[in-house]
Amino acid sequence: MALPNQQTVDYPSFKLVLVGDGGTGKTTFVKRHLTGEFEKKYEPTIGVEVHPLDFTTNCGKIRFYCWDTAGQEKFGGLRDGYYINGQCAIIMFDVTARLTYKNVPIWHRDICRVCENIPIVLCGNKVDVKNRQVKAKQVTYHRKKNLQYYEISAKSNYNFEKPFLYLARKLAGKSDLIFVGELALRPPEVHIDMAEQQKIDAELKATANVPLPDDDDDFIE
Ligand SMILES: Nc1nc2c(ncn2[C@@H]2O[C@H](COP(=O)(O)OP(=O)(O)O)[C@@H](O)[C@H]2O)c(=O)[nH]1
Ligand SMILES: [Mg+2]
Repeated sequence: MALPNQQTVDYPSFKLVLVGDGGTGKTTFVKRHLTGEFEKKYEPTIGVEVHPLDFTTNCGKIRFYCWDTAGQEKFGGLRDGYYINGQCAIIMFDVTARLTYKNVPIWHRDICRVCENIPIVLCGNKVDVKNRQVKAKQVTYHRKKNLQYYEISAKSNYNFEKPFLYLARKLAGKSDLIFVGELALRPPEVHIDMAEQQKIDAELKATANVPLPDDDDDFIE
């Protein structure tokens, strides 16, 4: 959903709600997409900035109206108006700050309260940082709730497209949809150690089949 003062398009477009604790990198992430950044609109009454993020796929163009807060999440939850008519969502946490992962169930609950059964991606951001606090193996929430998980680094553009591709496939109902052409992104500000990240990805794959501990609650004190 676009804002009232925002241009609409004649190809499929979807409202994407971006949530997660303050400081996890949501704004940094959404600003990587250059045309979205150029065409964003601010709505002061809700305190939201909406970035129209376009992607070209083998089935035509798709647009995500990506809703980003003006920082209200630092003072608790977001208003229902932020979630209403949300068609897909990204929950972001920061792999260098454990509390931001512990709060993921709260964000998930808030989305599900307003948006019924929408595709949701969990993103662990800042994987470029050497001394991470949340190890890939410790990330299990998505498996319990049937969400997709990606490790990302907004500052390096690492895996930038992955969450959008997953959501596009779900929304289009086409599991073989792919993105085509070049995407204009802000140049990377940091670089990640690809060899190290490949090890982590392999580890993640391996843990995907390990049974989940049944003792752990959604809400960790
Ligand atoms: N190292 C690193 N820092 C990041 C990354 N993404 C965001 N940050 C930093 O994290 C801080 C909070 O980012 P911001 O986008 O404002 O978070 P928001 O409150 O969730 O919108 C800023 O200082 C960013 O520069 C990342 O991928 N890697
Ligand atoms: Mg922000």
